[in-house]
Amino acid sequence: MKEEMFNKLAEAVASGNKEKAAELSKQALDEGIDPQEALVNGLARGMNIMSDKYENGEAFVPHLLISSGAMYGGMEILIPHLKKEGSGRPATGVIGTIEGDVHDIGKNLVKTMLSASGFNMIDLGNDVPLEDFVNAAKENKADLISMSALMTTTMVGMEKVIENLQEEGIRDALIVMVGGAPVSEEFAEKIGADSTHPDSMTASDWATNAVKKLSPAEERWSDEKISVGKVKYRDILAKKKATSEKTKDIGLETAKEIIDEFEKVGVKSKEEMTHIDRVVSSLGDKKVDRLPVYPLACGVLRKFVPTTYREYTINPEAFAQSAYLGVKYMDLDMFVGLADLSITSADLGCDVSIPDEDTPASVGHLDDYEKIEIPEVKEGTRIYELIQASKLAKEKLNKGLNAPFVAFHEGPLLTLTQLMGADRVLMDMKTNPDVVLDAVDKITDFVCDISEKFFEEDACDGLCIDNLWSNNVIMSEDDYWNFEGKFVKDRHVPLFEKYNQPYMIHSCADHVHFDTQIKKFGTGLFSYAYYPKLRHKGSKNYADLIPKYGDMCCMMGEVDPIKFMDHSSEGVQAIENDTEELLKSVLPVLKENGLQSKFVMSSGCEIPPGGPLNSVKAMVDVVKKIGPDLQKETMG
Ligand code: B12
Repeated sequence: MKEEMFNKLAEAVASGNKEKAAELSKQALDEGIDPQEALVNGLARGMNIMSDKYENGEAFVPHLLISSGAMYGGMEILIPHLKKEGSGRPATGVIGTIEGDVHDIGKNLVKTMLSASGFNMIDLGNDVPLEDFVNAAKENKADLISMSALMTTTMVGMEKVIENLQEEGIRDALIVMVGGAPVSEEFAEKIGADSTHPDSMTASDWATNAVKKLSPAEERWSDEKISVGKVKYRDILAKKKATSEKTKDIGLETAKEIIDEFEKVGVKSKEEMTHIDRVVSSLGDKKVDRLPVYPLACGVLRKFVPTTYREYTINPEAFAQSAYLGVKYMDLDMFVGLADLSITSADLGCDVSIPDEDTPASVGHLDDYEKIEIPEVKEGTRIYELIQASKLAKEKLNKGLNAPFVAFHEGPLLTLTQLMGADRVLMDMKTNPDVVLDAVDKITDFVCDISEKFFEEDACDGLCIDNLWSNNVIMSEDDYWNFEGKFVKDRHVPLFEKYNQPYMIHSCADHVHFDTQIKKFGTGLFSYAYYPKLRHKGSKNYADLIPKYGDMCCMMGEVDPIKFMDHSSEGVQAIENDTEELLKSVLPVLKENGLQSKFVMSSGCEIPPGGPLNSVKAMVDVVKKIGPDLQKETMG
């Protein structure tokens, strides 16, 4: 009987049926089943089944979100009836995504799995100020802090939280777990975290065992222990502070050095081709003196002006000047005008927070799809400002440096998720598909109007679209096709054809749906990231992609964007080595496939706006130095 009920509960969660999960939970209580058992063997097992399926590529994020809703539906019924055990309370965890970082899909999954394991989770949300982690931990005498970071720039915040815990003497009162795609075991160890895990299920299994080994909360959180904790970490913290004061600025200082060097030497190498000829030739697979190089340095180039990120993204002059000076001093072959990913959603009614020194984020999502109103692309809209800024940048780059300007804006589904919240849209795709389809339909009109305006106003040499969600980390190829792909193919791509422009895509995700993105759209330039660790899941590199798509599409990648953040001499050396290795391996593969130049040496994703400049420069310098000889040797 009990087993049958557990199976039914698990099934209700796995199939995402919230009403059923709640109804069965009530029934389980009526039948006298222990609520703890119903939670662990029923609801949580259903969530584990889905989590396993996700890891094996049989389920996607929308399914997980719906199952998690069903699980919480059942938990609401069971939790008030849980017997108080041991210390008299369930283990308490504080969870959030670190300050400056809005990525919260993974964090939400970790929260779900920890809740399924019986944790009482205090969710601080995303972009969480560092002190909030410490305050919430203190207020709740927490057993665990779980921090997520999806960007190399925000990862450092986790170390600061741990330092704050040490300073307050409470580091040893709880367990600290850190995670998110860029977080490695070495990093976790280095910053003094207790562990990290690649997925939410192993994370919650580990945490469940780890809290069992903790001494009672009253002991860990006693004044005495806190005083001992303060003394214990005092020396360690003082030493750390002394070394960090010696590290020089990773942007402004180097920008100044690069400018000084340029002014002294002038243009260092007189190359055979101009930037624009090299890029256009590569897109068309013509003979080139060397492959073009453009580590995706966008907002980070503002450090040459210097100006804030805020100015870069809202002030056309600052944007154009950043592009111009960046391309000039770094000798880049092009510039991609990525300002921020919330421009289109801002024009549709979403609020945006624009920090001075970091990437803007959309906040205050709309509560109702019906409130989406499509504006005209005209003065007063943020996108119109970007078009004007792009126009200015294009003129400067073309005239002053013979370099091409590629404009950039968000695709329909990215615009919608920024506007309504990613979790919400991904869930509604399953529970309310018609409403989502209507919204995508409307937004496609807006996206087409924007692209048309870029072309009409001659504001770019090429236009790159961010079709972010086309990947197996988030959704199946079929769902992508239904909820964005077919709109792009039928309405957006023809517009590029009308203006005789190649369709260009940037996707920094792993496990990309390459067939849809390249073959179905007839894409001319595809900028992608490669994750060697995720090769078994579908991350692809030049050796996979050139033979398959090289004849139709110019690929652009794939030196690891994460590595660019290390601006130490070893870090710079690693970028030089990786660049050299990539260039030496790409050229023979191009040749074997009857091609001579259809590849752009790049970083696979944007160098974050707070990133360093010396690693970017290192990549460009290597391509300039060894590119021409290698090109001749290989292609003749
Ligand atoms: C979706 C996405 C977005 C969405 C986020 C929507 C949302 N609400 O979350 C949007 C469009 C908003 C976005 C914005 C940006 N993004 Co983004 N984004 C992604 C993308 C494609 C997928 C992330 C994701 O959701 N993965 C799926 C989830 C399930 O996986 P996960 O988060 O890794 O979580 C799993 C594990 O890591 C683990 N885990 C997670 N947390 C924790 C915690 C603990 C304690 C443990 C143990 C485990 C754990 O368990 C989870 C489930 O199994 C990644 C690419 C990538 N490969 O990661 C880029 C990526 C994170 N983004 C990137 C960038 C650059 C940006 C922007 C700066 C772009 C821009 N110029 O505006 C902005 C940043 C805005 C900001 N201030 O934060 C870069 C960061 C690069 C870098 N050098 O650091 C990435 C890595 C792309 C890349 N290849 O370079 N992005």
